[in-house]
Amino acid sequence: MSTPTRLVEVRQQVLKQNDLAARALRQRFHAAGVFVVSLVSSPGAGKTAFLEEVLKRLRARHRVAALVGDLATDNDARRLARAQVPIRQITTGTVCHLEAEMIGNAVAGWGLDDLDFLFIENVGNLVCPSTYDLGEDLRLVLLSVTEGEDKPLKYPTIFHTADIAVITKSDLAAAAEFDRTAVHRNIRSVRPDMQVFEVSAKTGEGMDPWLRFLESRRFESRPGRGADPEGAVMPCHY
Ligand SMILES: Nc1nc2c(ncn2[C@@H]2O[C@H](COP(=O)(O)OP(=O)(O)OP(=O)(O)O)[C@@H](O)[C@H]2O)c(=O)[nH]1
Ligand SMILES: [Mg+2]
Repeated sequence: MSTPTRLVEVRQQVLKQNDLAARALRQRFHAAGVFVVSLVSSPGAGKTAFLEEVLKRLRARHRVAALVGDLATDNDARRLARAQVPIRQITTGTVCHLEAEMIGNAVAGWGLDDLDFLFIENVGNLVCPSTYDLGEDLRLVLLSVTEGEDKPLKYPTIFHTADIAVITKSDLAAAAEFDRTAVHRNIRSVRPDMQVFEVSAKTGEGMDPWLRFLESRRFESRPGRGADPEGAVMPCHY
């Protein structure tokens, strides 16, 4: 009969350990002046396609790198490598989210001082990543026009812990009969003040306003370190 109590204790310990590791990471990132952005979504919502476009567009004026997590394969790392910036794959095996310690290990040997932006693509999943702090400055939750307008209502925790929502695959909105009003209403019902961007990695629609926002956020959080944007739960297993 003592099992549930014990499970809760272990869960709390795991999260506490992760929080400590994330705090240390965040301090390292801040000291190095690197602005860290993580991406969370359901499988196939378009994280890698969006990130590839972001990396290609940012690399002309910033020093950028990315980590990408998946249970298996280095497919996404190989796709992102087309952006010709440093990329590392984190293969998690059966673990359905990234943890702060994995990030610390993955950046070993990288000169963080030499980076302006570090992106982290989490394992495709709207549940497990919600409660694991990775030391990031900005957490994006991505939601594609093809997966249903009710996702914010079904997965409120990730919408609570993310900073920004990004609606992806806008080029498919008409074909998917995407109800923009409903999705904005659903996001607002969970997070009334959440900022929302809408993009297409395929056509490039919406990328410029998103990148202007991203650069201004980095500039605000790292004053004097970067270019002025005007000038420019328990570990869950499958
Ligand atoms: N039409 C269209 N297709 C897209 C867009 N973005 C991604 N896709 C397609 O959607 C599929 C999944 O995209 P990925 O970028 O692999 O999605 P992901 O979220 O990284 O997937 P996981 O890492 O497996 O969770 C691929 O076939 C992409 O080509 C887009 O903006 N428009
Ligand atoms: Mg991916």
